[in-house]
Amino acid sequence: MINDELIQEIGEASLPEAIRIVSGLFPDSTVFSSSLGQEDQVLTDVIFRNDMPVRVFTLDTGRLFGEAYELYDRIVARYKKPVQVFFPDAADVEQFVTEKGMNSFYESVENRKGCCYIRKVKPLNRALEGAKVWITGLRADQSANRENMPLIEWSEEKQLYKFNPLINWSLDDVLDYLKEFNVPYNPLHDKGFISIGCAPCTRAIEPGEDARAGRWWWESSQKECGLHSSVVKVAS
Ligand code: ADX
Ligand code: SF4
Repeated sequence: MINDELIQEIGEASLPEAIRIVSGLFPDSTVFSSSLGQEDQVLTDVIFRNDMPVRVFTLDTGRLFGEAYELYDRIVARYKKPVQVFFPDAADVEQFVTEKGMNSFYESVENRKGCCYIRKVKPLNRALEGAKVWITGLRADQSANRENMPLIEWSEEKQLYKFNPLINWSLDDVLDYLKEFNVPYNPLHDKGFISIGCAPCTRAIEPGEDARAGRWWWESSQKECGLHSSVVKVAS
């Protein structure tokens, strides 16, 4: 059980200590979902270099950038540890694209959410089976939706603790870490891509644009895919 006192202790700890404390409480059931984005590369580095008892996985939607697939291989070569890959259900994708077309997400929010559900949300639920702690790379200043996300929260729906160890990190903190520890990252980050998701749904942003402006840019709001929208209450 993670109580307020422990949450305070975790909040005051360094990043490796914080992950060590939490994964030590649930050594066989702590998982980390990596999108292979820059925040997640910080966490991958901490987890793998310190041999933390954390299962690392990524959701391969089938529509990622080539650079993301190349990075995946670089990560495995560098750390020599497994990053478990979860694919969408083949029958789901076959039916969806046969009925709606390859790029139907541009046509309606409903189609876009349907695609995200099949390619991300359902595989995430499968990846989280048996987990008691789900570590993410969410940061509060990424978007208004994330501003009030806590360090640790209990998900009634998923019946696990969601742990966001970078919640109070700035983008500069992330970049400094990657540089200091020479961590591999997606080269698209150096080309104006701050937040990277699927290739057809992500574009580079201009200076001064919102960090998530390049995600589903043709939609006016709702810059979330559903992975993080159905949470929860603060753990107590
Ligand atoms: S998203 O909801 O818009 O797609 P974002 O790309 O900001 O999320 O990433 C936030 C966190 O969600 C990541 O730090 C990671 O924990 C998780 N995440 C997002 N996409 C993936 C993915 N393809 N595979 C695994 N985890 C992911
Ligand atoms: Fe589909 Fe785009 Fe969502 Fe990826 S981000 S799952 S391609 S709608």
